[in-house]
Amino acid sequence: MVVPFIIHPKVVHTPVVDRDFVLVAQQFSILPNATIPNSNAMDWNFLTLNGRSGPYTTPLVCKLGERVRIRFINFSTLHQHPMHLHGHTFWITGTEGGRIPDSAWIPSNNVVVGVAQSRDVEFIANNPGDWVLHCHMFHHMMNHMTSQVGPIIRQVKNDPGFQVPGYPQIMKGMSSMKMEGMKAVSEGDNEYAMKMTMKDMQKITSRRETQGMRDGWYKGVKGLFSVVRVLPPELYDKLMNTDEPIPPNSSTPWNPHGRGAMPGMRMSQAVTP
Ligand SMILES: [Cu+2]
Repeated sequence: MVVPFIIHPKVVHTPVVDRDFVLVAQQFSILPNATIPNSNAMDWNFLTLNGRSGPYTTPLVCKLGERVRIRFINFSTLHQHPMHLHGHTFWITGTEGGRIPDSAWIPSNNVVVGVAQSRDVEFIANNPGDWVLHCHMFHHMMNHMTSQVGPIIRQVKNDPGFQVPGYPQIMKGMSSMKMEGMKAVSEGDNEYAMKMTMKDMQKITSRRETQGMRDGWYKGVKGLFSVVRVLPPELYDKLMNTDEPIPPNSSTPWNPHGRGAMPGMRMSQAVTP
């Protein structure tokens, strides 16, 4: 387990942020069927943010208009992480050495965080919607060289490629799963097959922070991914301060059910400090 040790300044930095997140990136070598990471390995196949891989990472929920800081800390042993935020432009405002003078802030939407470095970024959450935040190294957008942890994303039925016994080709889509009691079991019937239980599914979708996201959002959030959610105040309050159910597609601009975009939604935005 890793926790950040942050010393706050005696005099608060301005402009003051409304929300302050920390994301610690790590990487592990977890070989097929292993239950513990191989810490001697020089190659890595699992990436985590705050100890979890997407889609198990917890979305960062913000209210529209807030000034948000994210502190990225790279606790990986071997790799840099170019962290990329969709929908917003941020400024790089701090490093592991402290605050950067305002005049030297760099506008960006991607910041490289080297091993043992930290990078603070700040942005104004002025673009409503759910925006992925992820490392842009392609192999870090997935785990163990497959496009998804768990048998969710591949929807190709009867693809002979999946008949190769072993790992990870056996990971079939939900379309090739059958339900056995409370368990969804791959039809591959291979001892290495990934088994997804309803409990796993529930773990992904039942967290309060994920309520109202687009149907199937977890299919595109994997590896070193999280989601920044920028919600209009009413939706934010309903989500974070009540137990009311929030239907899928409540906070996304493009949804398959034609509920229409949230007001003010746009694809990209650059603003000045
Ligand atoms: Cu990375």
